[in-house]
Amino acid sequence: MARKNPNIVITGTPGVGKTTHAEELARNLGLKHLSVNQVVKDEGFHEGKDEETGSWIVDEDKLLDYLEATDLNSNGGYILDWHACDLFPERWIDLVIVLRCDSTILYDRLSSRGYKGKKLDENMDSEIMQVLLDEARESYKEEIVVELRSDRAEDMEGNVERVEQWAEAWKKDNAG
Ligand code: DAT
Repeated sequence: MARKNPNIVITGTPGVGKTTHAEELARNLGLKHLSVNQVVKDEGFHEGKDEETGSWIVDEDKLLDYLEATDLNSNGGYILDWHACDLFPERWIDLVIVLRCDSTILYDRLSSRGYKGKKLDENMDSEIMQVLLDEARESYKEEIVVELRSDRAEDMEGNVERVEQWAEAWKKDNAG
């Protein structure tokens, strides 16, 4: 493995704080924040929206081809931010962060984002049933999957510090 920089996945239910964490970490660590949802939208890697849930029906092959063509695997240094994680090949990924949020807080965040009805219910269920944590644990080695709380600003500060320390250690271990 010749990558000079680590690749980090930040995943979790919508509203847990992926974008906020990814932007802060990208700034502090000099990594590239890749919002997978944004790529799907901008590049049209989807077959429209699911009528009931309002989420994109993603063309995963096209998305993977696109990612494969970046320097993600050769050079690294990406923060991949998405509400799913089982798509990325294991060899690309050094750390998988699963953000978790208290359900009362998440309910408020999603409601103020305009989520309601089935879309709101499904996402609440997904967080309560820890769907993304299980998906991460099934898709990657246990030791690279970290579950972090994202209820409050203090949580985020602690999380960012922790990941910064991890990134420093990774660089030392993978130097030369
Ligand atoms: P996601 O990208 O997972 O959908 P987000 O980063 O857009 O989530 O965050 C959703 C909202 O919640 C946004 O208004 C910021 C706020 N938020 C996220 N994490 C937080 C935290 N740890 N403390 C306080 N507010 C937070």
